[in-house]
Amino acid sequence: MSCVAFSFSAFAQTKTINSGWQYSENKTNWETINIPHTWNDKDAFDDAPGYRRGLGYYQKQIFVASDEKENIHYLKFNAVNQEATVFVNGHNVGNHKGGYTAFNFEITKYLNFNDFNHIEVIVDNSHNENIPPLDADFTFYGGIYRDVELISVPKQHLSLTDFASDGYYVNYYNVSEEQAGVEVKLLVDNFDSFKSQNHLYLKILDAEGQLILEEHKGFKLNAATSKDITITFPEIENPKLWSPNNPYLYKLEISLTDKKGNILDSKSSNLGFRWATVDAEKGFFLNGKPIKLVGVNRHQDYESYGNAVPLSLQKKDIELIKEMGSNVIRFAHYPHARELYKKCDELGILVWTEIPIVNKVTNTEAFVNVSKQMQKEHIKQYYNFPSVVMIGYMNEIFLRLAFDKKESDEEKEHRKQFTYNLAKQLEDLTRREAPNHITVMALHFNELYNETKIADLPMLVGWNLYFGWYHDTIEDLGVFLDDQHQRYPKRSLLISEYGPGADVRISATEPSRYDYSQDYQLLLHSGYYSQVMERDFVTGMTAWNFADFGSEFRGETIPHVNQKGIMQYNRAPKEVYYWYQSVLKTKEPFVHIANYQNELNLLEKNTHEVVIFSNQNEGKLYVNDVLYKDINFELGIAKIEVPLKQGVNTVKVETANTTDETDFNVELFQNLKTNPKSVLAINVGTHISFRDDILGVTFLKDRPYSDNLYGYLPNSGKCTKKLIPFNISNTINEAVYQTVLVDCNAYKVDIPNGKYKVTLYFVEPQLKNKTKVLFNLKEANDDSKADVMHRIFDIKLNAKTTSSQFNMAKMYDDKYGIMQTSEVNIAKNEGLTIQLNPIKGETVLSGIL
Ligand code: GCB
Repeated sequence: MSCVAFSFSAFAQTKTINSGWQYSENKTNWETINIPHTWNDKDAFDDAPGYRRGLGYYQKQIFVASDEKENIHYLKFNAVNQEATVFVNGHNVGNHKGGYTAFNFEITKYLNFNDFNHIEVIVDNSHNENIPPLDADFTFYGGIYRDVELISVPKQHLSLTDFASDGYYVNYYNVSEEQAGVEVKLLVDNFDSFKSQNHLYLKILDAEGQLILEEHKGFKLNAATSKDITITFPEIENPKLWSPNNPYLYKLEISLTDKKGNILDSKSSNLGFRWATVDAEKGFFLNGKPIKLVGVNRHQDYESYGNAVPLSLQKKDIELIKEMGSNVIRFAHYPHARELYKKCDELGILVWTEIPIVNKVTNTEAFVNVSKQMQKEHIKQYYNFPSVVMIGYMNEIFLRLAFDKKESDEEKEHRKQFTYNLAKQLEDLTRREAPNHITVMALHFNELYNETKIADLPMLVGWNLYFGWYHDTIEDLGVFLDDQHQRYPKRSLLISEYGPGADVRISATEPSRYDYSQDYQLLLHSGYYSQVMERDFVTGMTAWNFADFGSEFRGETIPHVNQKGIMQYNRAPKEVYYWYQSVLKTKEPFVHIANYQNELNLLEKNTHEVVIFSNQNEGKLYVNDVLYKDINFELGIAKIEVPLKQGVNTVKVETANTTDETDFNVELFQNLKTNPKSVLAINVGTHISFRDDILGVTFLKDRPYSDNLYGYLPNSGKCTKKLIPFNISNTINEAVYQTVLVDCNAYKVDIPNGKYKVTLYFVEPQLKNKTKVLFNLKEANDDSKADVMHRIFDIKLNAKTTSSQFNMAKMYDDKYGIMQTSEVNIAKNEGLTIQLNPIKGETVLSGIL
């Protein structure tokens, strides 16, 4: 091999130009901002419905030195949501559609050297029927939210014009435990007006930096042309394979030189030797061995940043996902920052990546073209990451078709056919552009995918399944899986989404569907896990979602947020995160006491079910320093009913070489007369308890009245519990307001004599403008359940009327959280009785403080 002394005279250079942009929404008032930036980080979370979807203007001056004259210059945008038009010194240099892939424009001829240059970007995130996603359960934050770069390269360089890729593609051949071949296809551009002579030097290094192989090729390039050059390395003997357990990476280094050996351009990339296959009977195989995929989906946004999230925080997500024990990530529903895929290479996480064609397509050629362009950019920009094994292009593409009632049968047939044809084109494109990858598509629970045969297109189908949440029970999952497998025995499948909403402020002693308790979240995740583990044919499961994320139209217990995260929106873990660790991380002994609420309120009894997670089989449980019980873990969980006393209790678990300890601060609610509380809060109309951190009090679960405690009088009306799934203005305690006791006219609280401030919480359940809660599909389409009239009632505390003719629809804004506070003197040991006397319609009550 020849030895070449390299020198760097005119060398390719990339400068990030993120700082000090001017931003305006009207071209009049400008503010200075840095990239990443979005204009929807606040308005997508405020009380007003909707968020600004429209134009945003960005501008910046950049100085380009005179010695840059000989170079070629590109402006690269790593992602702008969702359409960008770029101007340099007033010249329109190009337009790009699609908010999640990178693009660049060559700007050399528009630049002034030794001078300032004015860059302007017009960004548009309005609804555009020709740009996917058209509609989805996440917020489409507008802005320049990934890095902007100025790339300056000598006249000969690795091409930047192949869909903004790096200009080279790594392919593997004959990969096995014995050998592994690497072949690199490079695209080289010559911008000179004469023939050039160049050399490519490629090296493969091992993880320790030792040179393993080296190749060189000299070639000529005609004036103003591009060339494909393929360099094939001989096979490496006994390669170290890449896998989640041992993510061994080699490195590829590429240098392009001129004929004198001056380096013009250089690139490097991870190499990982692995091969992935699916088998409809036996599941997923990596490097010839079965591996059950268990991991998460991820959205890219983050509390208070929108989608403009610093990369350092985003990379932490990947670490947290690895720490959880995941071996797979589905980057949903669009390509995420490339740096994260690199992190997956390094940490050992298999990747499913996809473009955002979600819920429906538009039947136009323009939509098809943008979709194809997007998939090409996606594949070419993400091609070289060894972690990427699955590539997708559609999510629940018949969702709207299944639920929208507006279209005629004929229109529906046409849409099905059009969608199928687009899927087929994208499937073919993906197989062609990304051979050696597994093509995937995610479906929702509906026969349409089977009927249309769209589910037969990809190599692996992902089912997004919400048994036990939107419909049916947790156990129905297995029935569905077996049925699909029996009907389509040749199809490989994965559960690409599952999970209930959960709020760390909510807990339930009898958890149930749709209660947002962490207790139910654990039941569902563990229930799915055991059903998947029992079935070899299921390749695996990716939970929805790694973290809570912004979805502006949602109205759950946290407004504008989809709460199905295993982490909270700020990445503080929910308890189920630890459960995953207990089943997925087997190397080090692990134990964790679930702390659903460390302010514990025990009603009627003085015991509490403590939940403990561990990857061990057994352990010892101590309560207040005394050994209470030897315990066993099943599926990583032990649930033990433990006696606790009023005040602070210490619970400790020991297993193998590890322990965990937690303090529970206990309030016993056994007799309110003899053991009164300074504050008592009741979450009327629900079995869940809700912690209000601002008031510092827990709203206790509702119950029928019994002596010495509190509750509704069951004979005072129908007393039905109702959930009203919308955002309540004027509060952050949606979980108190949304759960309502309807048509119950008397409530009793056995508090001792004294003077009290009593606050009642109300909301009018009938919406003035009924907005559809799209993802709660069953309920959204069931208009028959909507109240047909408003209500008027009188309110009495003991015998005293505190409100006459109470009429929320008349007196308050829509969905307004109402608090009514009055003073009451309780004497003669009569306790407090709240009476709601209906004048018109049914009475409602949400909470009592
Ligand atoms: C789905 C969608 C996802 C939603 C999720 C949910 O099936 O693919 O985008 O966020 O359900 O939470 O309803």
